Amino acid sequence: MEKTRRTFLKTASGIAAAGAAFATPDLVLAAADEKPAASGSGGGLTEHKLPDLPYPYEALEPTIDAETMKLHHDKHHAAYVTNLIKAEKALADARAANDFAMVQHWSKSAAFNGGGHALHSLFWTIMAPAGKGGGGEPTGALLDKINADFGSFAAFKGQFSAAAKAVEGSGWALLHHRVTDHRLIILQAENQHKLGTWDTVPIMGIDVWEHAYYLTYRNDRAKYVDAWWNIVNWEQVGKNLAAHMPK
Ligand code: MN3
Repeated sequence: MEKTRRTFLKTASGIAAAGAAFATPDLVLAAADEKPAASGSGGGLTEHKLPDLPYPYEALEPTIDAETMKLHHDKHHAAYVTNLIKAEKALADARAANDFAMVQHWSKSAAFNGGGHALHSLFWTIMAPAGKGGGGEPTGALLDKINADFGSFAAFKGQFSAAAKAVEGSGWALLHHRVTDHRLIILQAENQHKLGTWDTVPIMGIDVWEHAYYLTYRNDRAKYVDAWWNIVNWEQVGKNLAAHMPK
């Protein structure tokens, strides 16, 4: 799957891909220890795994409470992993049986749950305890890129916050690196997977599903979004950007 996506991105890059500077990115979305299973063991399917949180459940308090983190990681994210595995297995079984009556159902499930697994795997890592890796402002190459593509950090923050607050229903605000021209762009995502442009890779994002904030903030999503900046791990976001920029 990853190879297919890389191939697509390289092809979609057109002129950019023809330039010597273009380098295919190393995807940093999914848990680092996920590897395709060896052929013959489980049909060659990837053994998706729930990654550990990089900090204790209570580490992000008071911005995000420990109970929310425990439920969000142990129940919600875990369910996306379980259901992604289930969907990919069902598609493999359908291929083997040449029975594609349910391909629409399982394809949609693979997109929804695969999106959920990828975005949550990213989400945990781009947060850190306030004042201990979280909060403040970006520096270095990341700040330079934000200034170049959005005008200023304040302008970027304003657009990103507005995007997060305005997501219709459940979804995300995401900062993407666009592979075709190496610009940073902000997109909303509905659910876990809709409204993408497909030539981009998210390097930062905020989950604005109610399960991400309701225990502390109730229905006040805007208050959650405004508080969330205190726990953004800019060092990791900078690393994610660096991983995708031309070497
Ligand atoms: Mn979530």
